[in-house]
Amino acid sequence: MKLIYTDDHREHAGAKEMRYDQMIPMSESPERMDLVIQGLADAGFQDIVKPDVFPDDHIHAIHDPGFVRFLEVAYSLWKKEFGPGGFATAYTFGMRGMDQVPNESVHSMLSCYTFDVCVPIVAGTWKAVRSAVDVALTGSAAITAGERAVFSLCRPPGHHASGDLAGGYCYLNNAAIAAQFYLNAGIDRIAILDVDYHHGNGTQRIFYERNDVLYLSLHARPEDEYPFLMGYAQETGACEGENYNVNLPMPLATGWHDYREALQHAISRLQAYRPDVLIVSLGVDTYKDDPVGGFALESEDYLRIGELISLAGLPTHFILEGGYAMAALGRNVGNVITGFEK
Ligand code: SP5
Ligand code: ZN
Repeated sequence: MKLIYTDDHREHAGAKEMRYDQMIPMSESPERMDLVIQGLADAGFQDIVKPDVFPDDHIHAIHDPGFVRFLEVAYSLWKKEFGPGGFATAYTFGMRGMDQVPNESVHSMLSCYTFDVCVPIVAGTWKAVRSAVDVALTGSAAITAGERAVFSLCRPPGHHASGDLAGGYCYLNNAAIAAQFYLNAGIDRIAILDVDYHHGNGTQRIFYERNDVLYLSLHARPEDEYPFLMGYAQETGACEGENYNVNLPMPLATGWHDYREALQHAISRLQAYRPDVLIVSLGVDTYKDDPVGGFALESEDYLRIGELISLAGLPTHFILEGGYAMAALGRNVGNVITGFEK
């Protein structure tokens, strides 16, 4: 399987994140990517292809232009006030009864265009975010040209980002941008299977009222876990999108037995829909030792995840999302691809 990758993510680094009452080094680090690439190489996958550069139109098909502009300029505006080093982050958030009109103040933009404290913006953030889109779209172009499966090694991840909101380590929604690329290329039926531990609130919101993209997500219950506000089973889509959103929330400490059942259910929904292309938002933060997650999957279970996904028999575009257990990250991702290719 072709792996799409560039080093352009590397300088999106060095920020801290808030973990309840503490500031800790950001879990979503460049080293993650080194481990993923090593794990894939150990599993025999090392056909690395550099991304092509795609025009901004693909981004604007999903994201608000003012929001995209904000991501591009936020750090330089922040630096004028605070000097170099450090990272731009919001202090307040636009909410009920509070104006959400972004102006030229970087603080206003941060308040309007981010929804949590997990999207620090450093000097290298925009380059990484923009390149991750090219990594995703290069994968889409390969699938469109007839490839059976590809893996876009996107960093930062994307599934928490919606049209005009960044959050949860995500800035632009790589999977959603890829999905729209397929639709624009005349491939009419697209499904996104999101197996990251967290609900992909951004992807859900982007396609919630649409019937051209089926979104299926397996994740920790919103009662217990980030993003807390979305991901309930009752969220099934709206308007034309009714029944095109499938949430399968699971309790903390979920292990393989229950996870497999949910995954099989998702795959039967998928097969009933008969998409032309399957996008997999691939997070492995469902692993038992993941510092951000709270499920209990073992490394071997990722072989079965890959295998079950391959049984759908669809052209499959893997896009990397989360996974933070450094000691097992490479192996777990490698196992998904090994299981898929078996
Ligand atoms: C792409 C992705 O995986 N983003 C995840 C962002 C989650 N950030 C908030 C973490 C909330 C703290 N949960 C701690 C659980 C400890 N077991
Ligand atoms: Zn996650």
